[in-house]
Amino acid sequence: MLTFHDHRTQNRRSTSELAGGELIAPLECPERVDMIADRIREVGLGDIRGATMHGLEPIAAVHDPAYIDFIENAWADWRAAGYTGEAIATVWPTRRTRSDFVPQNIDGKLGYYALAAETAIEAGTWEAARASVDIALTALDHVQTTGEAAFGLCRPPGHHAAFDQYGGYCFFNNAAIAAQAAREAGASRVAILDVDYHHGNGTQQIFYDRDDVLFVSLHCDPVHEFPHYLGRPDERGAGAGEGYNRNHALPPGTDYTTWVAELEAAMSGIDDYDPDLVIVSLGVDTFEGDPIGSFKLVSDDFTDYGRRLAGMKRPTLFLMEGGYAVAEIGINAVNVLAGFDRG
Ligand code: SP5
Ligand code: ZN
Repeated sequence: MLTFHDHRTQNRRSTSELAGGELIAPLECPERVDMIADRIREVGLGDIRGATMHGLEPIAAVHDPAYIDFIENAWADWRAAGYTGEAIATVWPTRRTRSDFVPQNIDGKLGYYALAAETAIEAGTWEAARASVDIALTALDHVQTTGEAAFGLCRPPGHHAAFDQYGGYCFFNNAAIAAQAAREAGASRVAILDVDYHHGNGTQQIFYDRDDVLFVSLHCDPVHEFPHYLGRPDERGAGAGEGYNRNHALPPGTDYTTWVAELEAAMSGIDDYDPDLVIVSLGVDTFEGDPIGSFKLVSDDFTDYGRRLAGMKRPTLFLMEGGYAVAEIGINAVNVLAGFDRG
């Protein structure tokens, strides 16, 4: 399988993540992609190719143009306000306050556009988030021109990013942008299968009222876990999208036997939908050693489910999402892809 990547993703070098009341070194770090790229070369998965620029239009097909402008200018606005640390939201428009206008002040803007405070914006964020989208769209181009599967080694991840909100380490929703681009290029139906440990709240929100993009997610029950406010099984879509959003919420500590039974159910739903393209939001934070996940998958389990994904026999685009056990992230992510290739 071919991998697509762009070194501009490494321009995001945030030094602060708000966790447990402290600023820690961010879990979503540049070394994550180094480890995955090293493993790809070590096992000979296939070539790693560069990304081509796809411009802002495909991003604006999914995100609010004013939000895109905000991400572009947030760092400069923050610096212009005289701040020396990284840009972190501290105040929000919440219940019973107005949320119908965007403040001009940068602190007000950050809270307006942030859905979580753990994620800081810094000098390289805009460029890296753009590169991550270009990677996803270049990998999509390959799937569409050859019919072969491809891997977009995206960073920062995307599935928490909503129409006009960032957070959960995500800025632009790479999977949603790719799904929309595939639709515009002629695919009738696209399925997004999100196997990250966390619910893909952003992807769900973007397609919630649509039946042309099916969103299916396996994740830790948000009653116990980030993103906390979305991802329960009774969220099934709205209007024309009713029935086209499927949340498989699993308890903390879920092991592979339970997880893979749920994956089989999810895949059977995708088969019934008969999509022209499957986009896999590939988070490997389901690994037993993940510092913020509680699931119990071991490295061989990733190979096993990669093989099962190949059984869907659909054009498949893998896009990297989460996974924070840096020492094993390459093994686990590449096991899925190699399992798929062998499947
Ligand atoms: C893409 C992705 O995987 N984003 C995840 C963002 C999660 N951010 C909040 C993390 C909160 C961790 N709390 C776990 C406590 C462990 N003791
Ligand atoms: Zn995750």
